[in-house]
Amino acid sequence: MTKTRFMTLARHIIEGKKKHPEATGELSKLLSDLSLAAKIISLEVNKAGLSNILGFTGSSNIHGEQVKKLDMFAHDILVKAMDHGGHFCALVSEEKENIIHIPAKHKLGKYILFFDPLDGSSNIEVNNSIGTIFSIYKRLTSDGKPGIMEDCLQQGIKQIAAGYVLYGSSTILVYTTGESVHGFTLDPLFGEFLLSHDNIRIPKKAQIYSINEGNYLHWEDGLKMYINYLKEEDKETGRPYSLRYVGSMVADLHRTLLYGGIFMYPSDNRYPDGKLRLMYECNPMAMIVEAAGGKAINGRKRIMEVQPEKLHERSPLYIGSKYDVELVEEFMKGNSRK
Ligand code: AHM
Ligand code: MG
Repeated sequence: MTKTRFMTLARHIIEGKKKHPEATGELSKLLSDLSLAAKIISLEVNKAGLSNILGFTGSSNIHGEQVKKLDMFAHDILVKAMDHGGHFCALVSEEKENIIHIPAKHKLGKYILFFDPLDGSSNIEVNNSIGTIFSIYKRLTSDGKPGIMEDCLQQGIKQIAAGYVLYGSSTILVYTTGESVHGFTLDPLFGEFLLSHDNIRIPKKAQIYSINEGNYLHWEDGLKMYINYLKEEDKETGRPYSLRYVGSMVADLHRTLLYGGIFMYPSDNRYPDGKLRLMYECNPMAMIVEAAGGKAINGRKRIMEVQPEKLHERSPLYIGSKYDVELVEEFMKGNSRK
């Protein structure tokens, strides 16, 4: 039995604090609150396939109560778990257009939380993996008042922590505070997240690309040339690459983090800003991948240096192994390899 099996998420966070005695421990507490929400969402996601058998059909359940869509359920759980700990002055969710303010009866804190409660939710019906993504910033305005737009619209480089929870064949929580990336697998019997992936490093290069290639016709020429290049035969550079695309970003990114390669959601001539959201999809994933030694750009610049202008702003995303992201960047600049 390996030593790491006994490292729970809570203990890992406490050990991390020992290395940084200047830390207040607040981040540790809020990550613990987040992991509780993740456990509840994980249970509900696992029950999703039973909803018809148990009579949870349409919009009401056997008790005649309104059944919430799973993504709204995940949103509510996250708000409930995070709004009363005294850590946050504002929450922002994919499910709500405006900033979610902390109820007046609760203490205000110095952090801002962005989250996508259940990304890839169109995959629920077919039992594919889905995930929760989160990103944490420190407020810019002074303490004691509700967080405002200025606190929320910060560049990704200002994130102090980010992570995701993947509800797959097992549930795994991956997080970083910027120095290193760690993964914890949920033991369903004990209800504990146990360290399973210590200090994850993304391979420098790999032969996997991940993109919705059905949109090929709408891409810019540099990207078309890059994808064509990946499909050519060349032993020295490991081509052709394999294509893997789940269509659920957390699943595609988790594979990319562990196996390497590149995940892309580009802009095209119909959607100039792509599809993914900067603040709770691109930035947190960029922080994780960079902390693991990879790279994340919007096609022209580093994702985490983009100055956001809106809470739900979209951004193209090219993310993964350093070599592979730098190569697509070259092609997009018009420098193809022949
Ligand atoms: P969602 O937030 O509505 O779930 O959309 C985001 C998802 C990502 O998980 C995934 O990478 C992308 O949409 C897939 O989009 P497409 O079906 O256009 O390939
Ligand atoms: Mg999403």
